[in-house]
Amino acid sequence: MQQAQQWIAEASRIAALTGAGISAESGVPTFRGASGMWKRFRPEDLATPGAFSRDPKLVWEWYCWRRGIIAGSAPNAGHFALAGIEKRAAAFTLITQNVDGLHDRAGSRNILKVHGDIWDVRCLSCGREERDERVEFPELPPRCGCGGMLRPAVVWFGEGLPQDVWNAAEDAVRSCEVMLVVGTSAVVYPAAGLVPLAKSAGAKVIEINVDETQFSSLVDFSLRGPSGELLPRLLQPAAGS
Ligand code: BJW
Ligand code: ZN
Repeated sequence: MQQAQQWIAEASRIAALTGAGISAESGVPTFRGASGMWKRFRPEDLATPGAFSRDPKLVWEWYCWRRGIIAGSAPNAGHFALAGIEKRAAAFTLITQNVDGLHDRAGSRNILKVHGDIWDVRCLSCGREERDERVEFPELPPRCGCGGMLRPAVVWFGEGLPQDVWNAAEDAVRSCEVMLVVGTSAVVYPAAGLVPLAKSAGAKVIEINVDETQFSSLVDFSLRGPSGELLPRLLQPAAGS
């Protein structure tokens, strides 16, 4: 832990990649693992453009259920620790695969949401995108003012990531000296590819996860345990700073 703390203290450019595990201690379900959502639901029924065109009501019911859980949750110590290091580091970029908005609520500002935001909706007819924080809608699927069908503005399997956000994420990873990889199974691409990219660009990579991942043996330091406990310890301000 001390070695990792020293890398962080000496780095002027830090990046972090977070996944569903960082929100697990806030009560937001993860996708994979023993209690993950993909044990109960099939991704091809809920998280693909094909699923939405076949049954938009079913997909929206799943998103409304998740919106309800997220609305009733709060950021945990892991989210707050990352918001804290952003204030102290010379340059800090937070890349998240999460759509739950808990990093924003913890106070992080420089956030790249590579899979979108569950609170944003996009019209399939006019393309308008807006924030909509309702948990219940008078009808499902909800409609835009133009009459078109609204969809969650998130990235489903088979869809490209927002190009400008993705470019900024790759830039941050290529130029960082330390990268934190927190609470992600690192199986979904292209986001997972940011971990080997950081390594090949020369960054020290620190993984924080309750379990091993395919990158555990590649990274420079693996912290095994809940991020809500480990991140505050890893990122605690050095004495006198
Ligand atoms: C804790 C903890 C605690 C628990 N503390 N840790 C290359 C190879 C193979 C396949 C592909 C490839 N490139 C692309 C693909 C296809 C596909 C893909 O990756 N498939 C793989 C699954 C095989 N990728 C795509 O389709 C992507 N698009 C794409 O590639 O487009 C190409 C294209 C270009 C141009 C035009 C068209 C297309 C898009 C991927 C979108 C993923 N979408 C989802 C849903 C988002 C919206 C929503 O939330 O509703 O994103 S799926 C889901 O997985 C969600 C997550 O962001 C993502 C990653 O999951 P994450 O965050 O890692 O969570 P978990 O649950 O998997 O893991 C939790 C971890 O936390 C575990 O490790 C636990 O141990 C740990 N943990 N508690 C610390 N307290
Ligand atoms: Zn519209």
